[in-house]
Amino acid sequence: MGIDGRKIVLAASDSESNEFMRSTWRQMLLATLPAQYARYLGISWSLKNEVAPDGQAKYVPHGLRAVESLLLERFSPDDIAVCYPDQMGQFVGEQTRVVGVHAHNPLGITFATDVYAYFYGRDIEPINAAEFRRLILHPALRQHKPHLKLIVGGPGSWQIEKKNLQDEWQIDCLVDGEAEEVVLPLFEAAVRGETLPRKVEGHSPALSSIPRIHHRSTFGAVEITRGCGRGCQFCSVALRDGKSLPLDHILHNVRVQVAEGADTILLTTEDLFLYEQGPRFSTNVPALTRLLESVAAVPGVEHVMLTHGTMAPAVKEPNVIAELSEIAVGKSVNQHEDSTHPEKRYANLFVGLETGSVRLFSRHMKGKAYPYRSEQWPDVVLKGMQILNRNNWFPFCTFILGLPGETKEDTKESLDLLFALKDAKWCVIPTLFVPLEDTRLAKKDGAKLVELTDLQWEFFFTCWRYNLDFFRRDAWVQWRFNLAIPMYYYLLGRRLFGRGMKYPLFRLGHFPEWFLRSRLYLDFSGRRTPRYLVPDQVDIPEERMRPALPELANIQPVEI
Ligand code: B12
Ligand code: SF4
Repeated sequence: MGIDGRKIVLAASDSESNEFMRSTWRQMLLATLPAQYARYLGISWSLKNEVAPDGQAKYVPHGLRAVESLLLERFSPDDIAVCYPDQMGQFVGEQTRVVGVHAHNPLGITFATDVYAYFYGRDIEPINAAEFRRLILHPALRQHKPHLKLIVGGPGSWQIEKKNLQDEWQIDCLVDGEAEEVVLPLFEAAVRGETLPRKVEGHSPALSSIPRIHHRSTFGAVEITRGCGRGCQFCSVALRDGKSLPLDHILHNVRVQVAEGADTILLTTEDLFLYEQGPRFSTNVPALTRLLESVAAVPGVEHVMLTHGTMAPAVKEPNVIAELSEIAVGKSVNQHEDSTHPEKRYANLFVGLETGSVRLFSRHMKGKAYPYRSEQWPDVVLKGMQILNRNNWFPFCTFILGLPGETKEDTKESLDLLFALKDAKWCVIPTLFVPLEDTRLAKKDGAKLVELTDLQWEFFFTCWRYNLDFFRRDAWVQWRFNLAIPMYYYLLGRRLFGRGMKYPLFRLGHFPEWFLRSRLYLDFSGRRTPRYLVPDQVDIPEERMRPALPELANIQPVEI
C-alpha cells in the first residue's frame, strides 16, 4: 500500500478479534488475564490473528463489520481497509482521512474483567486493555493525525469517556450505542475534514437499517436478535428495542462467513429465546428450531455456537431445550467428559443469574424471571439448570456481587442458591457490580474487591472452587495449585485485600472441611441440608397465564 494509505481505515485490537481454539471463553480470559504475568500462569492463549494476502484482517468483531457494511453503501471498497494494529502502518497514510476503531472492552473496566487482574496488584491491566492501548497509540496514527479524524465506537466506548482518556488518545469522536443511523453522516463529515462532535449517541435503528455484512466476523458471529426488553437495571442493552433479524438476512451473513473460511457460527443475541418471540417473551419454538436447522444446513458450517439466554424460558418450555439440542449440542465446539452425548459435546449458553436474593432480584431485575414471580427465582434457577444439564447444556452463568443495597442476608441467600447448585454441570463466574453508562444504576457506586465482606469473598471463591472441580481434573496440576494458595495469601493476598479472603481462599485450595466448617457460612461436609432443593415443577402464577393488557391479547406468535 505504501505511504498513500486508504481513505478510511477500520481497526480492532488483536485481543478483541481473536478466535483462538474457537473458544469464546479464551477470548473472555484475555479481558481478565494480567498483561504483565499472563505468560507465567500456564494457561494456553494466543493473540495471533489471520491476515489476508493484501494485509487486511480476516476477521474482526461483528460490530465493526456492520460499520464497514454501512460505509460500503456510500464508499468504494478501494477506499476502505479493515486491519489489525500490526498492519496499520500499511493502510494509514497520506490519503487517510478517518480511522474508525472498535472498542468491546477497551480498558477492561466492565463486569468480571479488571477484577481478576487486580489479584496481581492494583496497577496491573488486563491483556485486553494493553492491546487496546497498543492500537490507539499506534505510531502511524500519531504520524498522520494532522490530516485524519479518529472515531471510536462499540459497546465499550463509554469506558474511554469514563476514564477521561479521549483527549490524551486524541480521539475526535466517541460513538456510544447503536451506530446504524449515525455512521454515514459522521464518516462523510470526517472525510470532508469537518470538525466532529466529541460524542455521538446512537439509538435503536429501524430493523431495515441493520446492514448485511460483506466480510467475516470473529467467531463467525451472526446477529439473530438485538435488544431485550426485560429491563434489568444494571444492563446496558436493556434499553435497546427488541427485534429479530429476518431469517434470510441471518442466512446471508452465515454464507458470507463460510465463504471467507469460517466453519463455526456464533449466533449472537441477548437472549436466544427472544428470537421471533410471541407476546410477552413467549418462546417461539418452531421459529427457533427452524433457525438452528437452517444455519446448520448451510454447506461449510461445522459448528453452531450460542451466546446469551435466560433461565425462565427453559423452565416454562423444557421442550425447547430438547428440540434445539440436536444442533446446539451436536454441533457445539465444546466437549466435557460429563456429557452424555456420544462425542461428549455440550452446548454453552451465557446465562445471567446475578443473585440468589429475592429482594435484590425484585428490586433490580424482576423482568428476567417473567412469567414467574421474583419469589420463584431460586426455583426457576434450580429447575432450569436441571433441564439444561439433562440435555447436555452446561451454561456459563454470572452472578453480580455488590449490587446497590446488598446486605449480609442477600449474600447469604446467594450462597444458599450457590450451594444448592453444587452438583450442577456449569461454569459460574462471580462478577462485581459495575455501574454502566446508560443504565438505570449508572449513578450508583461500583463494588470493589477491597471492600468485599467475608461472605462475599466466600461467594467469590466458592464459585471458583466449583469451576476447578468441574473443569480441572488433572490431580497433579490441582495439587500444585492447592500448594500455591496459602503462599499467595501470605505473600500478597492478605496485604492487598485483608483477612476476609483467607478461609474462602483456603476452600478454593481444598483445605480440609473439618477445618473450614466452623469458619465459613456454607458447610461442605454434608451435615446441613441445603436451604433450596430442585422443585418438581415451577407453576406460572395464574394471573400471568392470561394476557394482562387488552392490546396484548391480540398479538399472536409469529407464524412460521
Ligand atoms: C458476541 C459477544 C462477545 C463474544 C465475541 C466478542 C468479539 N470480540 O467478537 C465473546 C463471548 C468472546 C465476548 C466477550 C466479552 N464480552 Co461481549 N458480547 C457479545 C455480544 C453478545 C454481541 C456483540 C455483537 O456482535 N453485537 C452485534 C453488533 C452489531 O453490535 P455492537 O458490537 O454493539 O456494534 C454496534 C455499535 O456498538 C457500533 N459499533 C461497533 N463497533 C464500532 C466501531 C466504530 C468505529 C463505530 C463508529 C461504531 C461501532 O455499531 C454497531 C452497529 O450498531 C454483546 C451483546 C450484544 N448483543 O451486543 C456482548 C457485550 C458487548 N460483551 C460484553 C462483555 C462485558 C464482554 C466481556 C468483557 C465479558 C467478560 N466479562 O469476560 C468479554 C470481553 C472480550 C474481550 N476480548 O475483551 C458486554 C459489554 C458491556 C460494556 N458495555 O462494557 C456486552 C454488551 C454484553 C452485556 N450485555 O453485558 N463478547
Ligand atoms: S435479561 Fe439480560 S439482556 Fe435482558 S435486560 Fe436483563 S441482563 Fe440485560
